[in-house]
Amino acid sequence: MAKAHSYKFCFGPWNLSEGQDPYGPPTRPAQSFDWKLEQLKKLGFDAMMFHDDDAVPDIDGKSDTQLRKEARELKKRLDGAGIAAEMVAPRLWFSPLTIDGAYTSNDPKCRQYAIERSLRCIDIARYLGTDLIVLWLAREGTYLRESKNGRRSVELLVEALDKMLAYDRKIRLAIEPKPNEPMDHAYLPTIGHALAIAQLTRDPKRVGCLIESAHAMLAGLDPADEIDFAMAFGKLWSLHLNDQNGLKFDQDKPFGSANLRVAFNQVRALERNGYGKNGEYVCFDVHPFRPTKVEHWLAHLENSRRTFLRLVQKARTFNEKAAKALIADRNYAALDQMVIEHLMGR
Ligand code: XLS
Ligand code: MG
Repeated sequence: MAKAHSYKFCFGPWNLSEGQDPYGPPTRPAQSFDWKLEQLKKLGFDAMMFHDDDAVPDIDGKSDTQLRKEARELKKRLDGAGIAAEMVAPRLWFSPLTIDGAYTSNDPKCRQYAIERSLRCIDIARYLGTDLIVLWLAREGTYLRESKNGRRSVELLVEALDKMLAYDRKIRLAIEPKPNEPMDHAYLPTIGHALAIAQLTRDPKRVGCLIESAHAMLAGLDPADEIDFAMAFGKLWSLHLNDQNGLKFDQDKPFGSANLRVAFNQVRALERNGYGKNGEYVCFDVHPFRPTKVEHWLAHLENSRRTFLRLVQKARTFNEKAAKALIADRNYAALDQMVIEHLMGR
């Protein structure tokens, strides 16, 4: 195990969501951004992650001057609260111009919009003092296989990444893969895809990834393996821990809620690779359960961090020597039971 170190924590304003789902309206009253920032501070988290329009609402209707003004004001408020901006992500899935995809839309005007919006997102990141851009490529994929040319789509994705890399020589792009939802099939479903496409760009060193536990599970993968894989390349620049019960809609459950052992193995992978040592944050991309009452609105975040920290202790106190002996003896039944007993505690 790597030498013990402490972790820094982060979440986004969307993680204090109001409970709407495709079948029903919000179950909690709308809250302002300031309230959300206040809660983050109250919980003792270190950073906030942003979509471009979390930072500058109605971004498409605003001039560059206005964008600069609002982003700088936000930076002052964050500084005043002692909160860092971890990353900024272009929300490329809301606009009427991204109905048929953003960078891979069949319409050149729409592709142009997606790129311009991404460059403005980079401006915001710069004003907020972060070099990290997260790309969750929500609509880059197909509902219908014959509607797009997959080879051409890869080329369009590389073109878009190249434009962002050229626009600012300091920013780093972290691709957040997800295999499906909203699309039937996404073009970059796994960390392997994200790191492979990085190699086709003008500056592969500045293209890395973000792993979200639930997204890996939706791809039928073990997020712990995705973590080891990304970190073998030195490319895990951010992390969205949460949980997911099987192949359903994206559930964003509290970390460890569905499968404690899978959560334990993610923490073990983070520990053995020294995640966080270069300033990376542990972010919880979790949502309150829809029935959550207003007075319990923060519990999923507090609980996720608590579970994470308990699992760090579990990882650090796991009897590695005994495990090694069982592995050498190929006694996996005993190893299995040892993990279970360790997680259950005395
Ligand atoms: C959605 C994504 C989103 C990203 C940021 O599934 O997880 O929340 O993390 O755009
Ligand atoms: Mg996420």
